[in-house]
Amino acid sequence: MIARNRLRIAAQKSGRLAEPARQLLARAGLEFRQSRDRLFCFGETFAIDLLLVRDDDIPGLITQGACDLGIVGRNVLVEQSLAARRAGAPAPCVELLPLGFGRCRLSIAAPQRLAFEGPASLSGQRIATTYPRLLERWLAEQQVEATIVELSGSVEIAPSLGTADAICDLVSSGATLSANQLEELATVLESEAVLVGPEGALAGVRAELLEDLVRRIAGVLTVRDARLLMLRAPRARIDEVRALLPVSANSIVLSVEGQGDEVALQAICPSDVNWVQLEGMKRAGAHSLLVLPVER
Ligand code: PRT
Ligand code: ZN
Repeated sequence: MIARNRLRIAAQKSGRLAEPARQLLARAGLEFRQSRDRLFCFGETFAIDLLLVRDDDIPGLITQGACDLGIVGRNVLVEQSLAARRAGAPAPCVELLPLGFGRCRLSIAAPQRLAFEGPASLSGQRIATTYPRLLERWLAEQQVEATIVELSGSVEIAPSLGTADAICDLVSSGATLSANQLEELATVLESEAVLVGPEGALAGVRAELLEDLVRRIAGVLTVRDARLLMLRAPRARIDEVRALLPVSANSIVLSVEGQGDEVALQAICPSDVNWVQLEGMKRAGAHSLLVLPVER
């Protein structure tokens, strides 16, 4: 059982989400001591312990009360929530915060021979997937009747094996689809890693810990792409330079200071500052430009 004054968060042991999830927790100030079995990691800096598991087990661990929180793909969360609802069971857990990594989409794809003119073209076709509940929901929304062929993996080869006419699978770069001569036709779900937690509120110290963690993670996400821009420019041209700050409406100018004809500007830019923008500022008279990452 979880100690009454601690929280336990589940994350993927190995796989696509494992490293970015560990990095995110580290940047939020959580450090762990790993046990010998390397599955349970004691939280040393914060009363939050980490359990490393297969991603598919994460929602279930939360339902069973073995963990309070998890980091998992939205695709896994929604699929398992739909399956639970269908079985008359309560939803395993809910999405608390999107985390901005592990982005992909669950898409319908098919060989070019399937002339596609919209979802109705899938009517009567066999669609292979490891996400039967998500596919079922999408087909119902589209009012299309098709046969769902449930597989446990290697979905992309089903059309060439003749076991399905189309597939419904995760796509990120699209290279796997191309390699199997499949064309992406429609998006069923946009996904990314999400922080999941219990539907109801936690109590006491654990509620405070959760609130703290969510605040820290949100803070990390806010500054992840932010840059501190520092430059010097002639006072007479500083407005011209300011107008060239990236997405200027969202940039925060921290200070414009200086004596005489020369001023120094410091600004937080919410997204990376590129070479073209820097060169523009140089042409407007800026010099001594520095772009630094923002830690927290
Ligand atoms: O062992 P465990 O069960 O924990 O891991 P797993 O094998 O089930 O999961 P893993 O590590 O492959 O993926 C974990 C999560 O990463 C998924 O649930 C998604 O939320 C997310 N994710 C992001 C992806 C992809 N991108 C992705 N591209 N999951 C799978 N893929 C597959 C895709 O289907 C294709 O087969 O990767 C292949 C390459 O994709 P392309 O489009 O770049 O060619
Ligand atoms: Zn998995």
